[in-house]
Amino acid sequence: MHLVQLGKRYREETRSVEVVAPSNIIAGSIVWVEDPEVAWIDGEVKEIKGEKITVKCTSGKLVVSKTSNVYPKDPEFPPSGVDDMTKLAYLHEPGVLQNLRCRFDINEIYTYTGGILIAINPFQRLPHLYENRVMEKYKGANVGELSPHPFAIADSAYRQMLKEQISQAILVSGESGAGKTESTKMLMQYLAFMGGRNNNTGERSVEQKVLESNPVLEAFGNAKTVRNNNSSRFGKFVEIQFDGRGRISGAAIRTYLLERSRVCQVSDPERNYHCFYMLCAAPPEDVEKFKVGNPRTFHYLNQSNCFELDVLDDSKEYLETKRAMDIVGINQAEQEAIFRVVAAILHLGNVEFVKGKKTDGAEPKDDKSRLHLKTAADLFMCDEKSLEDSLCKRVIVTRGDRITKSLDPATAAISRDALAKIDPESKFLIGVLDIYGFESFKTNSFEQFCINLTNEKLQQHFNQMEQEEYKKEQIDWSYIEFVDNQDILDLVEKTFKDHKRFVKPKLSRTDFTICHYAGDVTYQTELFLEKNKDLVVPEHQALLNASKCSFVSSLFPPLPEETSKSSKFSSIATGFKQQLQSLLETLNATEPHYVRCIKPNNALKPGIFENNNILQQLRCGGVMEAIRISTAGFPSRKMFREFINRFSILAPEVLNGSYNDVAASKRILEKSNLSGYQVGKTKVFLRAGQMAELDARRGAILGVSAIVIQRKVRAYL
Ligand code: AOV
Ligand code: MG
Repeated sequence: MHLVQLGKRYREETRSVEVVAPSNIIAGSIVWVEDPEVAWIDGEVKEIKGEKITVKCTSGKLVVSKTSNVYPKDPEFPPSGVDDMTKLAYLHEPGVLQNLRCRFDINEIYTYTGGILIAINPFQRLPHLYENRVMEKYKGANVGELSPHPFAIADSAYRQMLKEQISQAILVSGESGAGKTESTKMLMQYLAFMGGRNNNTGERSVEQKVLESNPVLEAFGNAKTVRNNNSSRFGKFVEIQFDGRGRISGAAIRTYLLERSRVCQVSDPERNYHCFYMLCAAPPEDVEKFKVGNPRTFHYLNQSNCFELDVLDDSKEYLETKRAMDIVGINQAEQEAIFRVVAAILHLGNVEFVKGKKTDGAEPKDDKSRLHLKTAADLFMCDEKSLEDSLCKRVIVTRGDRITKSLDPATAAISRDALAKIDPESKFLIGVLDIYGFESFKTNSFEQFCINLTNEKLQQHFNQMEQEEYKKEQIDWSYIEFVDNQDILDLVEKTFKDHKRFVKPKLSRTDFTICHYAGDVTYQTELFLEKNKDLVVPEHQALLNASKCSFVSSLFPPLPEETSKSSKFSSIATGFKQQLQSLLETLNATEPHYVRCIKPNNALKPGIFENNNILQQLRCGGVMEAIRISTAGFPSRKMFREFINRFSILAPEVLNGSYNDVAASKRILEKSNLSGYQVGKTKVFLRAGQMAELDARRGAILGVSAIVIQRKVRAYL
């Protein structure tokens, strides 16, 4: 009975979310009121005068607020919160925040919002959450039966794939440092666990390779930034392929747009890619072999004062990375070649140039520079003179050009080689997408532009998928207001000027602002054109193609005839756009699942829950939007059969054979006196709280019958 009441209150509440303060607030009501510091503070209503409410806050403060900014606080809010936001009695921003907070305080970092998993970064290891026996538990359990968890999302994707015979995708989003990569690893761990086969052949299994691809990719594609000590500077889509029986048959990793500029430019207190520091911290024999040493001696590393990280032991990571490379299938010779390229980049960075004495060109500044050049040539296994020529003979020589190019193929090759062969038996796949989150810094350049465009696209995909589901089921969704961001995509992809989302700051000629769904971002365009060039200098390509090391040479295949004469220009943006397009095509062919990661504080420390910061992410990451869609729409959906199995007890006559599935479902709903639900073609769509209401009724009947049975049993004894 209690639950039924909650359900009713809740239903009324959802209609007024974010629009008007509910009319049931009176003097003495316990409410939430806006507060500049903690976002929302609770207190008691003292007085209501027209549009103004006076609230005595629990902090002791008296606040006068507009009625529309005051929300009722649930007096019966369970102390440990609810595991699904849609179970909240009052679904509004302060309620959502309170729920996340009290769960976070007891290390319950996962919470559902309908089908979406919200994950708050604990910034501390919680190993008990991810043990094998936990995976065992989630195997086959229904979502909602156990605590919210990435394993539950992975499990449901896996089951859905087998049952509906379609590919699935799990999209992990959130801002930098929110925990996307860590969540992705857990999803992969679970999928490997479910789809793994026992092999006693001693050969590495596909799932082992898939899991070990992570440390390899992170060594070459992650770096310490101000926002995250282990920030992914590339996006990845991991495809795990399964055969018809749900066993892993292959895997592939697609990577997106590595931040190349970092190789040559690092700002304090960030770091370059981990691999450079690892190599410098390698065992002595390797340090000697690769001619590296103290990272402080390399220009590409000493532009920043950050060399070591508390959380990462570079020498241990070096060995770990090599071990992972072994497992992934990168052989010793290839590993050596890769690290030779890494070392060569460091030495190249130390070559300084001066204007040549004899010619117009440049030449190495001094003997030290010459020595670094020679070392680089040795490591590349290419001719020293040719290397010098290729660097000095062109009129414009920037350090950046060629060097930025060289790491990229190396990482590309690693991810390419990390791909296990695609097995012809593969039927479906589960893809896990881990990209860079929405970024807005003091200065935002081309990288942020691409990153934010990606997020914009994915947000639109999310909106579209929700609408699709309603359309497919022929549900009336016209009253649900989606924030459609197609216009931003049009703005970026087609038009630019005279667009309402495009703002030109008055004081700057080179800046422009885009009003993204997640907030306004002002971009500085100075380096846009430069960064957008995907310049391959043919001389460099030819030089490295001639390397005596077959691995290095294979990284730089000969250029086709027509491009070898002049620098080949292609735009990074165009390539990236195509990649994104193809990603979206893949996603469109899959059933989506969502994990939204939240970063609770910018100190990257455990136990700190910053209200305003978190709210901002909930809004930007589309979580508030998702909650709104869920409640405006139908957060609970059940296939007819499942629905009838669960609730026929509420209308037992539906089992007498004269009802088909639709009629039976309708009958159950009618008898329950619910309103606002919809019956689709294959599923029942329930408004928020209605499932709880039905469950409560069912529970009541079952409870009664249990008592009746107990009495009967007792009577017998
Ligand atoms: P990101 O992928 O979302 O950022 P990460 O997954 O790298 O963020 O998480 C950042 C750091 O938070 C990790 O290195 C861990 O220290 C910690 N962390 C995250 N999730 C957990 C967890 N479930 N348990 C324990 N610690 C965690 V970026 O790649 O920067 O957008 O581009
Ligand atoms: Mg990451």
